[in-house]
Amino acid sequence: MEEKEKVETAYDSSAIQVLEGLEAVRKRPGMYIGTTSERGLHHLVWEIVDNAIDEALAGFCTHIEVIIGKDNTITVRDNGRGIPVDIHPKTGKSTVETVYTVLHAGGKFGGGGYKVSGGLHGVGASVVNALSKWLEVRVYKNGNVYFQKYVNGGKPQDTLKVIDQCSSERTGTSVTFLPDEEIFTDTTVFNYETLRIRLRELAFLNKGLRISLEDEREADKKDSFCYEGGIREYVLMLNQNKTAIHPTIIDINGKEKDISLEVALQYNESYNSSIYSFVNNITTPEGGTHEDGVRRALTRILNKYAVSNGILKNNDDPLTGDDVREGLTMIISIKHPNPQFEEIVKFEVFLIAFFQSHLNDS
Ligand code: TSJ
Repeated sequence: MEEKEKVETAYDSSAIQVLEGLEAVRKRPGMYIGTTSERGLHHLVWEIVDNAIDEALAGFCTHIEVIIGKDNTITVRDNGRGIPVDIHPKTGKSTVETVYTVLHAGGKFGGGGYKVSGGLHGVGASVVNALSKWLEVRVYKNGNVYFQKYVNGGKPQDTLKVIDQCSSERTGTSVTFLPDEEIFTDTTVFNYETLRIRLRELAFLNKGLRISLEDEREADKKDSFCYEGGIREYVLMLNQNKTAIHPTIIDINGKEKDISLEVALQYNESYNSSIYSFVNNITTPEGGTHEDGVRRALTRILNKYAVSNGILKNNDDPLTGDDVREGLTMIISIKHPNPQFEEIVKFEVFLIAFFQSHLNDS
């Protein structure tokens, strides 16, 4: 009897801890998703999609589908390996439940800096769960369909259960959630266009990955994006209504250790520049050192080329950074497993050398 009481107390306290964790998100949602406006509402989708993208980056997922339901629910499905269903050693619960109910430390809007990659631990899923009226997860794995539902800000209705069988070849994860209107007081209505633009961008940034969007609120409203050419096709699209001054898009990419760099660029006849840079698929609007690095490298290389080909004479002023930017459409995409600020600064040195050697070759 005493033994049983002890066990129950231990279970209760751990359960309370978990609830407190998600309660913290509901108390201060801004710390976790920045804002509870329409933008914050859409942020929920990106938190979930990020997890599926990580599975694609790991090489196990080729298709991600996003569906806006009639009732303004969101479903995100992938054909990856499926979130592990075994018992997580730290929590004593299934990994699925752990991903959805244990708050991972460090609100990314509180601490500043970059998001630490979701990687294996589904960062963000628990935040979405906390801010949802209900959330259902289905995992297709081992010929089974596993299911769990959470209600009222992330409270599990039951443990993870097998509810059906499926083909043993089928694997993947499917998540459906209804944002809580008590949290998202401005609006709980998803905007198709907002989702379409960002999902298309994610498809450009992750070449070969198919990303589909469907709106069940309107008949035949759907899009599907897959770009074998990646960011090269992004530049092509950005320049489609402009006159390019060279026919082929310059495309540079490479990998060193775990860091990959892709740059695609093309000049057009306009005076404007469109330069977009991304670290781990996240846009870095102020550019950051990686963008400066690429621009500096490009300036050096074009000056070197101009001098050695007699375009610039010894007495001419060298091209400035602004000269080089004129008419430039460029996408920079870096994928870095641990994108700390210092790492990026060190990375700039490598980046300039890398960019320079590739431009020298071409
Ligand atoms: F996190 C989440 F719940 F938000 C979420 C996760 C949502 C969606 C739509 C997909 C996913 C997700 C997670 N897709 N794929 C995965 N994969 C894993 O979690 C996974 C599977 C297998 C293994 C393994 O080592 O065998 C490891 C991981 C991390």
